[in-house]
Amino acid sequence: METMSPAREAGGRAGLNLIAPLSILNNSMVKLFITGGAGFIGSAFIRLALAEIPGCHVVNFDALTYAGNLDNLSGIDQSRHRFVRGDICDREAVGAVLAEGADAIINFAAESHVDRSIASADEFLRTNILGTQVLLDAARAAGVRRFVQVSTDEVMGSLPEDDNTFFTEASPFEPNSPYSASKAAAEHLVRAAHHTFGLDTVVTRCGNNYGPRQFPEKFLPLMLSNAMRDESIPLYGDGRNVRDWIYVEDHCRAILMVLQKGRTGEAYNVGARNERRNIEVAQSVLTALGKPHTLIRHVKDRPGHDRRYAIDPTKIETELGWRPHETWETGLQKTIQWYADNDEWVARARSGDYREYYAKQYGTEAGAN
Ligand code: NAD
Ligand code: TDX
Repeated sequence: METMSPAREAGGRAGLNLIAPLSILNNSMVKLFITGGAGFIGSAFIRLALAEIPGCHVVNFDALTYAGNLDNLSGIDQSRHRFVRGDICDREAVGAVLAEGADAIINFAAESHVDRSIASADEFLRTNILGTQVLLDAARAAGVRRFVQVSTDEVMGSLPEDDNTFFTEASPFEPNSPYSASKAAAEHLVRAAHHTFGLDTVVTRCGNNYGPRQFPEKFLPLMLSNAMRDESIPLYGDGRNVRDWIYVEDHCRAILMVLQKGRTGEAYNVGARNERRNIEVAQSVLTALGKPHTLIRHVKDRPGHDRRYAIDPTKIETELGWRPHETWETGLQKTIQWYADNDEWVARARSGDYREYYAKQYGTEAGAN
């Protein structure tokens, strides 16, 4: 006799659909509730979903923190996109919008910058942990078919330098920063909602994204926007830390596939097999821009700085047939072109609070060398 997993039993008891009729998520009438859709990756995902699923409708629920920007959604088909300004920690607001119906929730909303989490963790715990729980509860109450949690490779900590180990889905959780600890906690809550209540959940764990519309606090757009203005590039420590880079649209394509075809309760690592040392990334950006490598300025290291991230994406490749479309060279070229063409966007992002953040973080004004 087949034994039932607790989730299956719980799902059965609650009358939930554990084997979700996922074909509905490929359907032209699908309605997606997307949180954090005014940010870097969420806005790229909305563009992709609207393009790939004709007739798909999106509710974009975003608090518009410093990282959220409605300009990131310019040019999309607004008749299939509804923006709602709201906080994912606000049960009432989330519940009211979900009561109008949604087939799936894709949770991008988060405080996402490691350095800010080191300066102060409060907002990370609130949004990333409590906010995720609010969404899970609301998903159950509203009968949402599938919950996608956009997580990160950082929950698995740091790998030894120069060795042949990779993060797999079986790697233990060893988060090292308040940011990654909050994302790990969120994943545990997603797992608990699946196991205890039979909610249909899937998780993606991706590495360092790059591409258009990334807020210039992150390493790659910070380098681009500084170097384009002949300002120095702050490189933490010895600059030999390794990150595994992926073009944002390739990450979004993976999320879409996991939404439509991922196995319930599973996590999928997403990576483009593109490990690079920070110093090499800085040098290739400067070379591509025709700027001198002397713009690199070694600064004090990030406390607890993870040494190496490297993702084994075999599971998503073999189970779902996902492959990145961009190489590092084509992705970087597209990114550089976008920042060159959108200087007004960059200038706006670098104004206001950013100047204060930059001065605190780097001990110098943005714009000063
Ligand atoms: P981002 O900082 O650019 O955008 C985050 C968005 O969430 C913003 O639009 C912000 O306004 C919104 N938000 C923040 N707090 C909110 C709240 N309480 N309620 C509603 N909205 C809120 O982040 P990103 O780089 O686009 O990352 C998106 C997701 O992907 C995050 O969950 C992040 O942990 C994950 N992730 C990012 C990367 C990366 O390299 N950037 C890699 C792997 C995973
Ligand atoms: O000024 C800098 N100088 C520098 O050397 C900054 C901002 C970063 N760095 C280094 C630190 C990292 O080794 O560059 C590397 C990349 O830094 P970030 O862009 O801050 O990214 P990281 O800390 O690796 O985390 C990112 O990837 C995983 C995202 O910000 C997370 O949201 C995601 O989950």
